[in-house]
Amino acid sequence: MLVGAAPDRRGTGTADGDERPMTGARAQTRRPSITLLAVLALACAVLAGCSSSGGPSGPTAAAAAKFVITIKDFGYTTPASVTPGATIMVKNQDDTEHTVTADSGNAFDDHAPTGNSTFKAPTKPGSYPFHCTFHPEMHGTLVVK
Ligand SMILES: [Cu+2]
Repeated sequence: MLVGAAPDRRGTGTADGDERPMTGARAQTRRPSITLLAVLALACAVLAGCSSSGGPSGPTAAAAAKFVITIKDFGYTTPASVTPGATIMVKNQDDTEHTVTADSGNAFDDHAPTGNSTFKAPTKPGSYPFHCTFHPEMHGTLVVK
């Protein structure tokens, strides 16, 4: 790339007459420094990427997963209570998809495929029975207070 670019810039400089030496000198001094900067920037980006991905992801994930409902073997494990409006992570450890659906009203209805999903707890304190729409025998209660 650099070898190919050099003749082009020199050719343009020749057409400018007086500015030819200046343009050629600038181009030659800039090219290596730009390459160095690019390498340094890449190195910094890689280092920053490594450190930042390790840093914030811990606290952020912990905050998002403050309350967890675990689904395993067609059963719910629910926290004793959650705070109003809290983000609740649903960890579905079955190979089947489930839901966390409020029995009455539309307080919440989390579609929970295998893996993690989240939903917002109701903002109104209370006891919210819920079920799985795919497996009516699955029941749980979400206590908001
Ligand atoms: Cu289910």
